Amino acid sequence: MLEKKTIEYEKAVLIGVMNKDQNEEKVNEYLDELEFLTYTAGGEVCKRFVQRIDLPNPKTYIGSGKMLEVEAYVKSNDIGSVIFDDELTPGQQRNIERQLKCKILDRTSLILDIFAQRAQTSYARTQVELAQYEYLLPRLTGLWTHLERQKGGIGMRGPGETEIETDRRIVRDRISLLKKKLLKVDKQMETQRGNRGALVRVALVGYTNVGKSTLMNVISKSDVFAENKLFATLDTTVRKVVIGNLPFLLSDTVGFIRKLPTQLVESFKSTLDEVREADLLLHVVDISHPNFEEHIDSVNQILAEIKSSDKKTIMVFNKIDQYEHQTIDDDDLITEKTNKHFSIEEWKNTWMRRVGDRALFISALNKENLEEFRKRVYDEVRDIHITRFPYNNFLYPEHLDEY
Ligand SMILES: Nc1nc2c(ncn2[C@@H]2O[C@H](COP(=O)(O)OP(=O)(O)OP(=O)(O)O)[C@@H](O)[C@H]2O)c(=O)[nH]1
Ligand SMILES: [Mg+2]
Repeated sequence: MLEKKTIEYEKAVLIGVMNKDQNEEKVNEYLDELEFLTYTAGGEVCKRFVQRIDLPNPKTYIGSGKMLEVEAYVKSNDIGSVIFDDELTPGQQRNIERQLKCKILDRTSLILDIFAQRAQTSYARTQVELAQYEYLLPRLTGLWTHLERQKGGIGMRGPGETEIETDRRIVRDRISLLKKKLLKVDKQMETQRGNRGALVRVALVGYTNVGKSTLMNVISKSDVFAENKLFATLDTTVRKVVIGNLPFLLSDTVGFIRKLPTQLVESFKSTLDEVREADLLLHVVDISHPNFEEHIDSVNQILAEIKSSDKKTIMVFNKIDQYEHQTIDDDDLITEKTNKHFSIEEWKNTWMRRVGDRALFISALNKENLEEFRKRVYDEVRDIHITRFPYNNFLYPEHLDEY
């Protein structure tokens, strides 16, 4: 008989700080995201601790009084991991671990752990492993050493079934080996991309969980894994799509996130090459997310890091089916009107106006407004095609409806 597997969630506690850049509302939004990340990694959040502090304590990140509170809670509730919403220094991580005697993770190691779980192909696994070891190397002394017996779970997973190595010398060797391996694959991928011929290349980019893969599936009738968890996609999928009779290549790739670990951006170089070499970007945004504007900034920041800011871009505001705004009475003088009260029509008159006809509002799930989406993509791809191949553009009429 088949054994029924139930998922066991590891108990976790989250820690965030309020400072001059982060008010209470912001911290809670960030912790919501951290909770979603924790859940994606297989953790269940039992409690959040927030401290108001201007500068992080150099020894323990939060103050000693708060630490005692956390310690008491961890002890009496059988907590497996304490997760900080920021990157801890190796020293802080060590001190906190010594006091709390459980696994201490930060935002970076949590994201790395999710990537390790999600990596499917050997190529993705190599990239993740390299990023993990780069993160670990400066932290190896004393890391979780007295926790040997409890090893495993969040933060301890290497790609595949293996556990991460913690011997410094072995780790160094492993890093140089992985780098060599990646260099070889990078070359192969480059050749592959070169062989794809003269098709215009379009890349879906955006924050994680905004619906890139769903949109890819809808327009290319392919079957890319989409799920309501973070980082469902790690490998890049490329499909040939034909709109009208105009063929182009569409790629779906790893989602971005606020403070994406630099180690990941570096080791995912080849995966991100697909974006770097694209002729047109479709920047997908989840407009139903309260933080979507900040998500756009994070994505733009990463695009700048990979030198892809100046590309032709269409902003695709997705999930309009799920967009809710709070209406307020016009004569309600107490409530100040904020972005939360904008309707989609009002949004169109904000900074989005500057994006002009390069902004689209769709629902990939309900297939709303996909015709307009197709038309807009057709126009852009056709323009690029004509500039590149001025001799055979008679094939493609100026408007999609002319077929
Ligand atoms: N309500 C609604 N949900 C959507 C829409 N498009 C996608 N989703 C859901 O959003 C979740 C994430 O979708 P994905 O397509 O996996 O998102 P992604 O951007 O590829 O995510 P990563 O690969 O993790 O970066 C899934 O649960 C989808 O069903 C939409 O238009 N409306
Ligand atoms: Mg995806």
